[in-house]
Amino acid sequence: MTETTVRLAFEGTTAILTVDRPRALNALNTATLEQIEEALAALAKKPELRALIVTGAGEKAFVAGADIAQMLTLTLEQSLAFAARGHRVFDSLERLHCPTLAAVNGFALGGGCELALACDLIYASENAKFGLPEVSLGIIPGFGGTQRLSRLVGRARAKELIFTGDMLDAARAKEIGLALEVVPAGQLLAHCHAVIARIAKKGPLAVARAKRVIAEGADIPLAQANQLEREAFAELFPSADRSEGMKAFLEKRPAIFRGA
Ligand code: CO8
Repeated sequence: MTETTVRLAFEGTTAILTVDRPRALNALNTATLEQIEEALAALAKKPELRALIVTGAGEKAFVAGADIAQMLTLTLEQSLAFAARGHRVFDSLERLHCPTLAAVNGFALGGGCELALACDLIYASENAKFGLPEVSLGIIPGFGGTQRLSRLVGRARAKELIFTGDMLDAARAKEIGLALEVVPAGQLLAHCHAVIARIAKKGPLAVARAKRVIAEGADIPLAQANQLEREAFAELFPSADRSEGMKAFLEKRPAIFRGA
């Protein structure tokens, strides 16, 4: 029977996905990737979902990478299939309709760092460690790290991290723009929930549309990206939430958004 290594829990309209494979520091094997994929497919069918937190079980690791023991004997074809699966799962995480937060509670190495990079916002505990150490194993990042890290922190910094395989502590990860904030370990989830509470007061359709436009505009020419922004901006105007948000401002009261 397949071991359960991914837990999905809900707190109101927030989902919490925990990678829970402590004997391998939550490393991602095929079964774990499959379970993340299933969880994301279920979440994608919940339009009422306002946020997802991704984290690792225990105090030591977020996710210490792809499973090195499993990768040891992969052939060229199998390694391509494994990388393709990782890409598919992380792409679907990136495309989830609501904001996603990585609560990095320890080692986020290789595929673990790439998992965090597929989230919208990365928050780190003081003991978190980030890195793409794949070159130490004679490979390169294979779950999107070469591309997403470069886009987030710039190509030169990404090259330095990928060529050296260096590990960064949380403070340094914040300094280079990889982690947004560093908080004491015991407060990491509470910090994520507090950010989500701030977002939840806003219009959910607008937040989701902003997320989509930022993602879709990232890799196309500016003029085209701005066109996407104009269209998305206008599409929100017929919504009840847009009318409520503007009326509430003029009436000097908090808006009551219904996601419609
Ligand atoms: N895979 C499998 N097992 C792991 C992994 C991993 N990534 N990381 C840790 N473990 C296991 C260890 O083997 C050990 O098992 P055991 O107790 O049976 O010996 C257990 O977890 C505890 O680990 P350590 O004893 O090593 O703990 P330490 O505190 O001494 O060290 C470290 C912690 C620094 C995190 C260390 O475990 C480490 O360096 N881990 C590997 C990190 C790494 O290199 N990650 C990148 C992997 S490659 C990758 O992610 C590629 C992604 C794209 C793949 C595309 C495929 C085609």
